[in-house]
Amino acid sequence: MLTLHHLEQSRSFRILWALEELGAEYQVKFYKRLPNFSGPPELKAVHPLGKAPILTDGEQTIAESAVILEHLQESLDAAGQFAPKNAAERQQYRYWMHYAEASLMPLLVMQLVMSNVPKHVPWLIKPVAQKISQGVKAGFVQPRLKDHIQFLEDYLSAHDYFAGAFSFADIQMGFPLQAMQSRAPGQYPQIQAFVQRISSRPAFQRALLKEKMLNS
Ligand SMILES: N[C@@H](CCC(=O)N[C@@H](CS)C(=O)NCC(=O)O)C(=O)O
Repeated sequence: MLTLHHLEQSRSFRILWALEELGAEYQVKFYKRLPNFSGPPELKAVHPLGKAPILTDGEQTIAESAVILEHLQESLDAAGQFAPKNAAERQQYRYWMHYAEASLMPLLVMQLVMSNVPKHVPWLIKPVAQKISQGVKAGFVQPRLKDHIQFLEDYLSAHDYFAGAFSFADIQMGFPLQAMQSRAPGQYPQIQAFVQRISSRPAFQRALLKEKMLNS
């Protein structure tokens, strides 16, 4: 039996969505975040790092979104519906699977952390914290993010999906692109169109509904 260890408002939405695309049989164990937005300690009982998503498949415990997506694609998608179809697509598929977490997510996390720093310091040093936060964002995060945005806008202006037809690379990329879109609505037309394309998929909508039910 497949069990998804699913943390609310997290990357594990990717796996919920993939399981729905596959029409897989699975169960979900739902975890709430702590008030400081960390994952709860119970997740560490499943995997030592306690980061979601985690999938258990029989005796196997699998962490990292990309690894879980590849495991699901290889074990459940016999027709190769969600896999790349040729060598060139496979190269793209690999690239975007890694790029999402290795290159793009760290900048988005840093942007979020820096925006939150001033909210979590005593009022006396808030102005200093604000200056540091603005300095890091303006001097480090934004210029790098700008390059990524241009890169993604250019790629998506020529491709509807990241590796040929819709594949699990789009699920991997969907999470950061949704975050970018929601932080700056309407500012990146190609990213916005991609987010609209993926979120109109019936399996995406089923996953959303499932998440809502789990959260209620
Ligand atoms: N690269 C990992 C990142 C996992 C990760 O950082 N997950 C976040 C949720 S989006 C988490 O578990 N955060 C809880 C915490 O850091 O305490 C993946 O793609 O699975």
